[in-house]
Amino acid sequence: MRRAVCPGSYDPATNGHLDIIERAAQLFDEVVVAVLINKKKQGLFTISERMEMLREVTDKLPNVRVDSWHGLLVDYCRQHDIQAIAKGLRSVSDFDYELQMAQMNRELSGVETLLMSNNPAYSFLSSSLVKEVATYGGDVSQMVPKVVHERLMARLAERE
Ligand code: COD
Repeated sequence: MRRAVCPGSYDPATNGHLDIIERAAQLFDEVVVAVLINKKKQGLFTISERMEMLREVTDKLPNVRVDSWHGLLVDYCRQHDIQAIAKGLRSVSDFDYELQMAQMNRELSGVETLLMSNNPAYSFLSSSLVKEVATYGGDVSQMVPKVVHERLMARLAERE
C-alpha cells in the first residue's frame, strides 16, 4: 500500500491546505494528515481543535485520516510505514525551506518528499496571514473551509 503524510501546523487549515490534501489523496492509497508542532509558531487552536476541523473538512475523502505527532516527522513515517511526505509549494521562498527539510528528512530516514506546485488561486494563502487579516476584521470567508471560518470567528470573538 502506498502511503503519504501531509504534515503541517494547520492552525487552522486553509483552502490551500485542502487542495494539497485532495490531490495527494488521488495519488496515494492512504493519506494521513498529521498535525505537528512547529516550535517557531504560536497556536491559536489546540492540536485537538485543529484535528477536529481537519476531520470535518476531509470527511468526504475515504482514504484520508487525521492524526497528530509531537516528535520528528520521519519517526512518525517510520512507525506508520509511510513512504512519502506530500507538500505544496507556493513560492520560491517556500522552495528554499521545503527543499532543506526534504533533504534533511531523506538523510535521516530515506523518506521521499513530493513537492506539488500549488493552485495559483491559493498562492497568497497561509494560516498566519488568514489569522492576521481576520483579527483586524478582514473577510477571509473565501480562504478557508466554512467550518474553519465559523471556528475562527468564534475564537477571535472569545479573545476580544
Ligand atoms: N497552498 C499549497 N500548500 C500550502 C499552502 C497553500 N496556500 N499553505 C500551506 N501549504 C502546505 C505546505 O506544503 C506546507 O508545508 C504545509 O501545507 C503545512 O503548512 P503549515 O503552515 O500548516 O505548516 P508548517 O509550515 O508550520 O509545518 C512545518 C512542519 C510542522 C511540517 C515542520 O516544522 C515539521 O516537520 N515539524 C516536525 C518536527 C521535525 O521533523 N522537524 C525537522 C524537519 S526537517
